[in-house]
Order: sequence, then C-alpha cells, then structure tokens
Amino acid sequence: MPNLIVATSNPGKILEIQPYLASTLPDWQLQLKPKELEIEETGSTFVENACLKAIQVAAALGEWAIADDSGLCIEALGGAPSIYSARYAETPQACIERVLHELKGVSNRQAHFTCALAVARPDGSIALQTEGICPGEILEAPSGAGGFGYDPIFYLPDYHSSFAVMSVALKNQISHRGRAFQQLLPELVKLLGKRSP
Ligand code: ITT
Repeated sequence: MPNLIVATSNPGKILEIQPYLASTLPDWQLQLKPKELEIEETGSTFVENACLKAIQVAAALGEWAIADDSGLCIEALGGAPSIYSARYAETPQACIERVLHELKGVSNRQAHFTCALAVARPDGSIALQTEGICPGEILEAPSGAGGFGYDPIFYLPDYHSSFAVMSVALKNQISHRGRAFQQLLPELVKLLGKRSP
C-alpha cells in the first residue's frame, strides 16, 4: 500500500482528519509525521503554513503528505489569534483564558475558524490546497468537554451549542476542517484514488 503522511502532531486534528482520509482513500496507508520532524511555521497565512508543513514533510520522507493549518479569528481582537492560535498561551486552557480575559465586557463576540489544507507530492511540490471557514461566536465561559483547542468557547448559534458539546461526526459536517475537506476530497480522489506506489 502507498503511504500518505498526515503532517500534524495535534491529536485533536488527527481524530477529525482520519475518518475523511480512511473512507476516501482505503487503499492508502495513513501514517503520522514522525515527532522529531518539526516544521517551523514561518508563513504569514494559513495556506502558506499548511503548504510549508506539507512540503517539508513530503520532501523529508519522500512520501505524499497532507497538512492542516488552522486557527481562530476574533473580530473584536482584529482577527487575532489567527495563525498564532496554537501559540497564544502556554496551554490550550491558558489560550482560552487569555481570549476570555481579552473579551471581558466586549459585546461583539463574532469569530470564525479557518482551516487550510495542503497536499504535497513526494518531491515536495504542492498538488492541492484549499481553505474552509466556519463562523460562530465566542462564549462568556467554556461549555463542554469534547473536542480540542478553543472548542469549549466556540458557539454555533444554529446548533445552540459549542463545538465541545458536539460529536466528532457533527463537528466534521459543519466545521472549518469539514468544509475544507468537502472541497478537497473530490480532487484528492482524482489525484490519488487509483494511484499505485
Ligand atoms: P500541527 O502544526 O502539528 O498540525 P498545531 O496545533 O500547532 O498542530 P496549527 O499551527 O494549525 O496546528 O494551530 C492550530 C490551533 O488552532 C490549534 O492548536 C487550536 O488551538 C486551534 N484550532 C484549530 N482548529 C481547531 C478546532 O477545530 N477546534 C478548536 N481549536 C482549533
């Protein structure tokens, strides 16, 4: 079986990405990026960082690779934390606390998540890239224990709940990552569906 390297170290992302790839590319072996292969995210956009991760992992291993760069953009904070979402504080819990502190007394709670996906060939060139967005609101306090990252404070008015209350399956249907995958998968099947190693 040919290998597709999932170029992430984030367990929350892996849990969400795996079902898409496993059902779409059953003839491919999904492998995680080796932990010691660290990529510096020096891009200035989600797409640039997703491409950087996919390119460097593919080129280092000589295999196909897929990468996700994502984050939360909050209107009242001028779009922050954006591409710095993972680095906004020391831990995911501290990231949430920082956002809630910065939004204390702020009535505009509009925000969106963005997810950029990039697929690189074994020679390190980009084959596919796409982006998905999911609008929502920032809660006053965390709600729910599921998901990862900022999920407990990201509220979906249409579903009357935060991402952290939803099943992975429902989150995947409506999330930024889900939307990015819905665009990517038909192209990915055309590209890799019938390919042998
Ligand atoms: P990799 O680079 O190894 O994939 P990372 O966590 O560093 O892992 P990013 O640089 O793309 O990845 O940062 C994404 C951050 O954005 C993530 O750590 C969360 O804080 C946040 N985030 C992205 N998608 C999210 C989601 O679906 N739910 C909650 N938080 C999310």
